[in-house]
This record gives sequence, structure tokens and C-alpha cells, in this order.
Amino acid sequence: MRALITGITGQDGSYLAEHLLSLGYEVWGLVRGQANPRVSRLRRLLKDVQLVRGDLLDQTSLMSAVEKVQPDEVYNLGAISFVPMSWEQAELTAEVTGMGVLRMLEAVRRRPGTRFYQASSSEMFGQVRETPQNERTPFHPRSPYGVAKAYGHFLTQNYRESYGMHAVSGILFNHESPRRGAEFVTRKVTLGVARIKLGLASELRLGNLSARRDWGFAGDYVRAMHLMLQSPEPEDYVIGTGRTQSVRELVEAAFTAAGLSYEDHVVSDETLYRPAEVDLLCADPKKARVQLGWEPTVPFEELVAMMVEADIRLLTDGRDPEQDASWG
Ligand code: NAP
Ligand code: G4F
Repeated sequence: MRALITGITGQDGSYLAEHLLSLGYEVWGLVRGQANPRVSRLRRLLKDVQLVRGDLLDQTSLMSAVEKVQPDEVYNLGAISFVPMSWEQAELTAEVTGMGVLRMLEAVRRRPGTRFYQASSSEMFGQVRETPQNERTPFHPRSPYGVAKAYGHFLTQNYRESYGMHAVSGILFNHESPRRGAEFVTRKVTLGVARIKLGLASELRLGNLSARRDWGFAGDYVRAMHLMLQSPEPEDYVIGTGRTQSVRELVEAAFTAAGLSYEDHVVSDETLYRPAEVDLLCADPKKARVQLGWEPTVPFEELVAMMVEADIRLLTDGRDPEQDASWG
């Protein structure tokens, strides 16, 4: 089996590539730019991945990439994925995170039989209509990112219905790891804790501490992506743990894991609040459990402790978290 992954230099791309390689796949990754610095780190981690150039903004490059690789499975993970950036660069987010899905689907449509996975997001539920959220819960996105993801989600469904493509969306809730980008709240907190523990900082400034998320481990979630494409019928699935914690509880767990008290260090800064917030996300992953046999294996407290430990090690080794963090 041959797989093509867009977004291979990101958190999920690296875990998915590792997983597919372990299953005996030939793995290709789409990389963009003439000198993408994360590619060299990816090479260190995943020596067996082959790379092909392409950009979600450039239809011709995607057609050429699919033509060259001739994949059995395509995993479209590439996106502008940081929600606050989607207000600052709404048009670019629409182009990459939204229209990029159209461009990939068009490239894949020309190769009948290729299975397509779209990285949809719980951010589409936004201002939630019910809790927990399942595959039938209506969307009410609260950011340009969420709107772009909803477009990609419906388009994937539409190509499945219009052209009979084996195209599926995984509606994934937040998933984290030591390879998570430093801009996301879990990693910002665990890096902040590590800096405070090592005497490199004394304060951690955060935004809304009351928001709640359903946080799981990225390594578990990429297994679900692969399982979805093996199912005989193309269907969409919600993937999450079914538990929800507040950012305050995340902070408390991270500081406790390092033997510190968060009240001594954390400052809530209103300038970090979002124009519109998603207050609560909590998955109902029953369909994935029953139909795919998928279960998360890393509980929240263990995930946070794993990330704190990895960041203390990273900083103790004198590595630069902005450069090396995503790759452990
Ligand atoms: P990530 O670490 O931010 O990775 C994003 C990837 O997209 C990077 O490899 C980046 O490549 C690539 N990319 C950005 N612009 C591109 C372009 N114009 N053309 C081609 N590639 C481009 O994201 P992640 O956490 O791994 O998430 C993977 C996917 O799942 C994303 O689509 C995200 O929106 C979605 N998702 C994530 C979560 C989560 O909790 N992690 C939950 C639900 C859905 P460069 O290295 O070149 O920048
Ligand atoms: O970690 P976050 O930035 O993730 P968010 O916005 O939930 O998005 C992530 O998960 C989505 C799935 O639901 C993905 F689709 C998306 O690509 C991304 O991976 O923020 C989580 C929560 C928010 O409510 C935010 O307001 O944490 C709150 N928060 C509080 N202080 C903060 C901060 N978030 C960040 N990034 N930085 C803060 O200082």
C-alpha cells in the first residue's frame, strides 16, 4: 500500500507516517516551499518517508504529486491549523484550510480507487447545540478556521455523493503530544511549566482559563484515521475521549506534575482572549468504538505529565523548543 500525506511536517503527519510505516506502507509526504526548515527535522525522525513537492494553494502541483506518487490512500492533514491566526489571515485560511480540500479532492478524483481522508475538526461544532457532540450534531463554527473546516467537510461529503469517491472525514477533537506546536495551549503550558521549573521564567500568561476541551493523545488519533480508510463503506466519524477539562484544570495538572503550584505563576491576560470563543467541546466517540473498534489509550493526566516531562528534558538538553519541539 502507498500513502500520500499532506501536512507531513506537522504533529499528526509525523505520527501518521510512523504508524503507516510500521504497517508496511510506502509513505510519501507533500512538502511546500523551496527550503522548508521542518523537512530536515522530519528526515531525522522518519528516514523512510519519501517527499514530493506541492502546495495546497497550487492545483497543478497537487495534480503532479498525485500523478507521481500514484497513492492508494491520501490523508489531507495540511492546513493553517492555529485558530487565532484564522482571524488575522482569514483569506489565507479560507484558501489553505478550505479551498485546499477542493484542490486535493480534484487531484484525487482523477485517480479512481484512491481513498481520501479529510482532517475535519471539532471546531466546526463551535457554539455547541448539544453535549456530547456526535456525527449528527449540527455545526456552528466560531472562527474563520472553523468555517473553512466546515466547507472542507461538506465538500468531502459532496464528492463522495457526487462521484462515488471513497472519501471520509474524521471529526477529531483536540489531540496533543510532545510534538505539538508551541502556540497551542497544552504545549504553551507544558513549556511554561518546564521553564519555571528550571528557573528560566517565573510567570505564564494565558487567555481564557474557563474554556473546556476534550484532549487526547495524537498517537491514538492517527490510528483512527487509518482505520476509517479501511472500513468498507466511506463514513464520517467523531474521534475524542468523551471527557472534558477546562484550561484551568490543564494548568493545574501540568504544574502539579512538576511539583509546582499554578496560583503562584499563572496570569490570565484578556488580550489573549479570542473574538469569539468555543466554550465547551466533548466528544461522543461511540460510533468509532463500535464500528472501528477504536479506543483512546492515554488518559488526560498521563498525557499532560508526558508533555511536561518531555519539555523539561528538552530544555535541560539545551534544545530550542521553537526549532526542535515538534520533533521531540
Ligand atoms: P499542524 O502541526 O499545524 O500541521 C499543519 C501542516 O499543514 C504542516 O505540515 C504544514 O506544513 C502544512 N501546511 C500549511 N500550509 C500548507 C500549504 N499551503 N500547503 C501544504 N501544506 C501546508 O497541524 P496538526 O495538529 O498536525 O493537525 C493536522 C490536521 O488536523 C490539520 O488539518 C488540523 O487543522 C486538523 N485537526 C487538528 C486537530 C488537533 O487537535 N491537532 C484537531 C482537529 C483537526 P509546513 O511545515 O510547510 O508549515
Ligand atoms: O490549544 P488551542 O489553541 O486549540 P483550539 O483552538 O481548540 O484548536 C485546536 O483544536 C481544534 C480541534 O477542536 C483543531 F481543529 C485546531 O486545529 C487546533 O488544533 O486552544 C484551546 C483553548 C481555547 O479555548 C483557547 O481560548 O485554550 C484557550 N486558551 C487559553 N489561553 C489558549 C490560551 N489557547 C492558546 N493557544 N493560548 C493561550 O494562551
